Amino acid sequence: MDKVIKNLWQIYRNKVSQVKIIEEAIRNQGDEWSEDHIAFRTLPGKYCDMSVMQQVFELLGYTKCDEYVFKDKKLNAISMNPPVENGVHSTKVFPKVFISVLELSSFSVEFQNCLLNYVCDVQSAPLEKFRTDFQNLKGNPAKMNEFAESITLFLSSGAPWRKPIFDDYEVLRKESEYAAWTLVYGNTPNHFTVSIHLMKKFKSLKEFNDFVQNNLKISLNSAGGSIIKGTPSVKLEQSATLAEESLVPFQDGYKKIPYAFVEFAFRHPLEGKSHNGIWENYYQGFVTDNADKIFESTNIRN
Ligand code: OOG
Ligand code: NI
Repeated sequence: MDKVIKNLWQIYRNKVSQVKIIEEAIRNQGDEWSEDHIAFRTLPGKYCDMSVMQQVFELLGYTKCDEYVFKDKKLNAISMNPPVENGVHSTKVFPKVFISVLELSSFSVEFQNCLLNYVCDVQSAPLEKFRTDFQNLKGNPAKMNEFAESITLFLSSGAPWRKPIFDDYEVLRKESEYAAWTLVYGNTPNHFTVSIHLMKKFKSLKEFNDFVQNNLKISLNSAGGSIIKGTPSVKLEQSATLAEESLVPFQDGYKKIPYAFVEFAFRHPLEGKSHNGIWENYYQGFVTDNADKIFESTNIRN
């Protein structure tokens, strides 16, 4: 598990230059980059949807926690909690996972046909192989690295369907920025989230956001009219950078498309608990209204 998250982190860090800048700045302030969660997006299809991703994380010891519905964006999502050791999460704990999927039925016929034309390419998922490999590990722990590599490969494999035509990307984007992003990037984390409430230097999310904008000159997502999504009363405040672009090969040439971003989360302690860094003391769920705006970090900007 540790190895899979570390591998994914390295891939993300190498591809998204703002990650290194933020990580280094946090370290220079005497704090540590501590991950709250990572997020994946999926398109509907028996062999590629949210349930496939969920089963991969279940194999790694994660358990499904909550379900979320995004009516306007036509998305469903789940959160998964990391494995616990000896019944409790330590302060240093694996990130939670947020996985979403597009709800196809309420989109236009043109949109649905366009999308189905790609996802139909996926005729199998490697779940059986992963399960067998996992069983075999019990007799051969030396194979652990190999197993972690193949899970990493899957979780960073990108789109499991053929390269899109740019016009198709635009057909999807007219109705859903999420669908267009996922058509292009497929299986790969779209963000890692840093826990700001565990930092010594920054006492509020506002303080951290100001630092990122003023000192690092990195722009933040202002969807919904505010940089900070959420309030102390919902126990979770979040902000996010605007996704960095990546050069994407379409069937008809290369285009720059927003790829991945960094999110910042400030979790508040639960009723009657103190702010002492212990995982169980904080609200560990997600907030639909906040998440709704975080999704927009990868929107095309005009
Ligand atoms: C997920 C957006 C939601 C959160 O922390 O609420 C989210 C995504 O952009 O795929 O990450
Ligand atoms: Ni997030």
